[in-house]
Amino acid sequence: MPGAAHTAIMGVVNVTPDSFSDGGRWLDADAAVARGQELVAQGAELVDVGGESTRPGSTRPTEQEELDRVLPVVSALAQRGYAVSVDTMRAGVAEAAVEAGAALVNDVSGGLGDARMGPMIAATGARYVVMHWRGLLTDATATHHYDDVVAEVCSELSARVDALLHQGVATEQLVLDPGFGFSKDADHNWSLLAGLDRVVALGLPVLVGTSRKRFLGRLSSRPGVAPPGAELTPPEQRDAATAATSLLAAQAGAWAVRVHEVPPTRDALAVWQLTQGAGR
Ligand code: PMM
Repeated sequence: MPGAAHTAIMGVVNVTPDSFSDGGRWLDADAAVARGQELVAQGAELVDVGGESTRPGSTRPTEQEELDRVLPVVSALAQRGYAVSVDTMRAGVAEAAVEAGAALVNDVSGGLGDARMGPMIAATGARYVVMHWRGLLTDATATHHYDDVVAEVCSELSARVDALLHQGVATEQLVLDPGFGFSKDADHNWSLLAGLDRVVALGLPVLVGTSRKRFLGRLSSRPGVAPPGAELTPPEQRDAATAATSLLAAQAGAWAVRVHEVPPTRDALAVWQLTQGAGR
């Protein structure tokens, strides 16, 4: 069927006590593996397993704690033949996960969190998500100024790509992620979504993670209806908004969208795919 370019769904399993949307739910390895299987059954093509929350104020697990959380889940899911990614900023965790069968390393620090990450990615040949985040360059909670958020995210991601290529990573290994919610306020996130085609135009596959993020917790297209102080809707009530943002990301050419709940986004993407093939 002729249609829109395919956008994959990456389902999230956070094996953490404190992630903002699903913290504590999949801390037990068996529960996490079962959740990964469920995400795939629902339509996820990739399962992203993370053992460290980036929620502001959360304490970092030790490397051993992080390994203990993610490795059993990564290896069990990889053994079942699933495409697994590991969400980590640590080269040691990433390397062990790749040895256990992970196909992709998802690094929210874009390689800035661990100097050994680039060389390790080059040596293993694993695919690598380079996400935009200024948090490790400055204070993670600092507010950030952008004159043109899309242009600055593009140029900062390009600088990371150049550094990684210099370390021996191949272009084919790389995936870009503009890092929704990371060093960005709600207005930045909306501008980034509106200008996502410019990130896609950099020519590498783009992963987009808007799922349940804070900027989706205070929605109104009518000025004055939801003023800045309005109460946020809880994360588990943000899946419709997530499906909408993920659909827009797909339409802008995203390679994959990262979500906590697969069905709403799967259905939104299917609606678009079906209209592409209809009426011709
Ligand atoms: N967001 C979170 C964690 N990991 N990885 C990528 N590539 N992109 C993201 O936007 C992203 C990420 C934070 O959300 P979570 O803690 O609820 O999973």
